[in-house]
Amino acid sequence: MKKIAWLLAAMTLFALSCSKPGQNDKKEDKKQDETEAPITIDGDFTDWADLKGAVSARNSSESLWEAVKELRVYAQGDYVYYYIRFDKETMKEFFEANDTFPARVNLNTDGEFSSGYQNYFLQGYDFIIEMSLGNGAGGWATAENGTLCQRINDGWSELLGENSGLTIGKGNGYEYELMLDRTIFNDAVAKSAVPMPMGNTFQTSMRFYETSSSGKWEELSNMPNADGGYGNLLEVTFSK
Ligand SMILES: [Ca+2]
Ligand SMILES: [Ca+2]
Repeated sequence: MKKIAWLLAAMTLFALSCSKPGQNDKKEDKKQDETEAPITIDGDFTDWADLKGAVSARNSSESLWEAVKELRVYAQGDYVYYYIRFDKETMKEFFEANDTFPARVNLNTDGEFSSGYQNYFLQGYDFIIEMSLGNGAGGWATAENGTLCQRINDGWSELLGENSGLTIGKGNGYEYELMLDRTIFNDAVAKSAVPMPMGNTFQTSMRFYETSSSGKWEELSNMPNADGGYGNLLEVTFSK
């Protein structure tokens, strides 16, 4: 054992002495970046399997919907991450139909539930981010077309248009991961007539749709849900 330890120590010294100036700094930076970003939006979901502290909801056994099996949410640093696991058969049909497959992320940021939009979940929420998860050509979209609207005076006011950098996503098979940039969100919200920035705790949910041949949106699922109806918003707190 001692011999191995010495050998390892010698190899480390050798590696350090061979490094060019600045090379170690770069390695350190990379390591730090990996620590700071627990999830990479790359269509590989093994990072979710290793993640601790995400809040999640599974499709209720008596749910009105079948298309989404599971939703997980995790927030850290400047980002909120969503993981969605769909029903395999449903996704196959969507891609065969070249569906654009719209979705909405709902957010409540002021800790208060009796105002905002009251429909579809058991609590009211202040914001929706609307995006397409399907690219309309049989594949996943990147969700870069996410728009941000706030419920003000019983109407939806648009705070951000498409391609603002607010959302980015990647799908693979029947799974999807999505990232929301809190800095971009809060910068837009600061300019709102009723600013409600996202602090360390917020509530969220998602709605999913299919597009009919006439282009009409039809409800596909709501997560979280409860037996026979809508569920409570998920409460998420940013990890340090
Ligand atoms: Ca990933
Ligand atoms: Ca609210």
